[in-house]
Amino acid sequence: MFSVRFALMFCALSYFPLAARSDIARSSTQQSPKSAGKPNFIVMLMDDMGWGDLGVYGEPNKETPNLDKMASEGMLFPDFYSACPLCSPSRAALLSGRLPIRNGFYSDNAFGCNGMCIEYTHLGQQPRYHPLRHGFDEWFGSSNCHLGPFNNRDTPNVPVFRDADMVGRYYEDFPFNKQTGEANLTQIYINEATSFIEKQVATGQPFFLYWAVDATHDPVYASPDFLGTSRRGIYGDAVRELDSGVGRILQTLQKLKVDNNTFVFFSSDNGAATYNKAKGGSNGPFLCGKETTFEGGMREPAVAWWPGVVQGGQVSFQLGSLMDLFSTLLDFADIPAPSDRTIDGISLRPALLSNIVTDRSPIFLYRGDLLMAARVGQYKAHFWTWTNSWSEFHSGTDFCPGQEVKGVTTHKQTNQTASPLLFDLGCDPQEKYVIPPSSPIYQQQMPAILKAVKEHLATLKPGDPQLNWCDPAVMLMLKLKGSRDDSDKKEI
Ligand SMILES: [Ca+2]
Repeated sequence: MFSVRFALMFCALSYFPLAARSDIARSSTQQSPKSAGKPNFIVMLMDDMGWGDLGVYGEPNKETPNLDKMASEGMLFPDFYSACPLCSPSRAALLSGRLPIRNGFYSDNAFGCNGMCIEYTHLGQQPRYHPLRHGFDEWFGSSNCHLGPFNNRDTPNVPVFRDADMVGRYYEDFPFNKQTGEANLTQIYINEATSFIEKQVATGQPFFLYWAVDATHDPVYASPDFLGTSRRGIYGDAVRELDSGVGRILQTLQKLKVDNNTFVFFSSDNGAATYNKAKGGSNGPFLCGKETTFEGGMREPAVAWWPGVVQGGQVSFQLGSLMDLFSTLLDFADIPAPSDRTIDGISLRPALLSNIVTDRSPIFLYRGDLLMAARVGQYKAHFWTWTNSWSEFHSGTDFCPGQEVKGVTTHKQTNQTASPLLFDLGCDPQEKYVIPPSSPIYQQQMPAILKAVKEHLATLKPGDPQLNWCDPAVMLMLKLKGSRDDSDKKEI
């Protein structure tokens, strides 16, 4: 039995056991990694970092030298998706290998308040959701984002844990200056990661490190050495510091001579928060951002690194998902995946070891319990379209700044199922040009997409929705941010 030590540096919400049985993993190529012993795994998950935030993806300021080097030494995945355009469901899907609608990390009101509040929900603070009860051996961090300060008894600041013990609270014991954006949290998370790796390598035991850092989530922050160093403002400062952390972690692996035996994967939980405009990240050429099922909301930066095993300088056009990490890591660890449930991810082993593209079922893009869109091959069909409500838009929150596409970036929840909107993401990655239903391409592609969707929905067994309840502290945050108008819900 494969024995591994798991560590979690920082994470938001719900944890799922990673080791169980299934026949999924065995379906991949049987080629083995050319590395000695059981491999180590590191998943680096950013928060609200966009596809376009890395130099290697075209960010014009070129301020991510470590990530760009990681990509040059590894494999880049341009067609990689999150499982949800929001933080918490996306993370639950990564850890479970299952769509949020299956694992229960969703609300059954796609257009209600939960679309906003789930990223701040505190469900993960309940004891049964503690990482140490879900396969992790060590934990440093918090079960929630660094929002706040709340600063009162009813809505206290977010606690920070080391393993089972609370070691302080954000803003109080872990200073955070919201005016300047100064905070040392990323440095703490980097040091925790390198210390864990050094300790684990000394024991000779394989490890899994889940490094889920959040400096690029609003309120964005950076430490003094990085503040004011980016041409992009404080968001860029945060990216530069995280990039530095990636470099330090990879250098630690090299220094300890375990780089050839460690699979590292870098990605983000959802697209950049375009509503923060110049203070937010970049989704590159893609439409809209976080909270939407347009490409900017769910297409993620993704880089794999495993010197001597994954050949450097490659680009894989494998259609990928964060959910694939579940199956991929189990595959490399030689642990069968669960057979008592549907797993939505696939093993990326063929792509990583041989740059083989695996034909897969569609990438399904949900908001809450509503299937908004699906990607099949290089085509994408929208069954519903929505950005945000007119009232929210008119109050200044724009999910698609400067990117209005008439009839596509709608501010009413628009049912397109009678004639789904089809895009060719190969020649139209910006989702600007709807393919006419009368065209041969539409008539050729749409039947296969609809067939796949019908099969998906026919066999789907939604989990019990866990996000229909909002923590009082979350609701306070909504009030502070200016509560979302839900009048448009009547038009669903
Ligand atoms: Ca996020």
